[in-house]
Amino acid sequence: MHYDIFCKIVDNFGDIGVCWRLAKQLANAHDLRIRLFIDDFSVASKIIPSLNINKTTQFIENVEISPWPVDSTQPANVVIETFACGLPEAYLHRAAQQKSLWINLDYLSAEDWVNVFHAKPSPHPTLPITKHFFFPGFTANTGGLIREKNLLVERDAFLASTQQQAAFWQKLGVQPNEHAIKISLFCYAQADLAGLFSALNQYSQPIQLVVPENSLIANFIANNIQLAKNIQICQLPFLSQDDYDKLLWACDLNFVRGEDSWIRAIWAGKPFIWQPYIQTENTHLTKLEAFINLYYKSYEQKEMVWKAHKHWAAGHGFGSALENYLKTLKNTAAFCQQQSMLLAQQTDLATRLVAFANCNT
Ligand code: TRH
Repeated sequence: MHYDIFCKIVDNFGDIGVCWRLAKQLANAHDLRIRLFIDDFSVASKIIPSLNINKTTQFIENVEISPWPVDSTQPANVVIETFACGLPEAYLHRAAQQKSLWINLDYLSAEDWVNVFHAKPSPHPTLPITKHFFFPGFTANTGGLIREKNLLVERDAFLASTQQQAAFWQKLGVQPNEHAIKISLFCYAQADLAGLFSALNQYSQPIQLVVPENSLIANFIANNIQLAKNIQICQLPFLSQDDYDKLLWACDLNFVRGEDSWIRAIWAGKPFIWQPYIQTENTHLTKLEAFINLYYKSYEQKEMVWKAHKHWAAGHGFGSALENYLKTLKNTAAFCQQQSMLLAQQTDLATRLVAFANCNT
């Protein structure tokens, strides 16, 4: 089977982050022939460092990577449009002629409606081709969560090895302080950084705040360095996806955002605070609440976790919410660890996608 994946980089790194992860899994764990079409090589090279932005077609990790196709490209048997990015008109016509299976991989959400809409067909108004909506999700009735086969085994081996961890911190140029709480920070512009710093300054233990490249946070730190009394700030370059995973595993609390870092934080099994991508009419808050209700359903501190997330997403009032959150960090750590194991018992997204494609071709 041949699969084509279309990636349009709208902003930031989530679109290419998800597409690259999926492409590698389909090619290497499912032995499929994968072409990944990317519209912006220059942004993509942040996530795929070996991508040569001066070349067109190239093979990396068994994935054929190309710019978006021009007229003569022959569509694959399975065509994956991601995040409703659309397909080139001529390509879609040919896909219809040769009866390719057309799937739109959508955004992750924990909202109930995902269970109903997942895998539903939507016939094209004029062409003889049907688009199938494939929704990632947290339940058996959805497309599942993207996860590499050995991810949790690798995570646990890393966490069991002081050597691996020491080598990792050394590679990052960070001197780990064994008495400190380690926190990674990846967030959007509306984040209440002043509230964050104020709560961390009052914490009973020293803090190591690890910040992968982010000009916004760097500016805030440069202008507010006097706020960081109890906090040692470690600013890093943008990490590879593998090293970013290790950072999430190695920290005691992770601030994540958008789509892909959120899922990685879930697999890290460590406490995390997720900041959803801002949407009109506050739909991101509905999405946030649905996630908290589902993921923390059986956690007695659910309300406190919700408040921390709500204030972080809203961009104000985060300081006191974080102070409360930190009081039960140990319990939250145990809960998140357990949740990662539970969710990993479910079939991963790539496997569900391949099963869906096989049933429909
Ligand atoms: O970058 P994001 O905000 O991406 C997106 C986009 O905004 C997109 O348009 C929107 O639709 C989507 O969110 C919801 O956040 P995300 O999804 O977490 O993607 C970040 C990617 O970058 C993820 O694959 C992890 C990776 N990453 C690294 O590889 N190294 C790093 O140092 C960091 C901080 C992240």
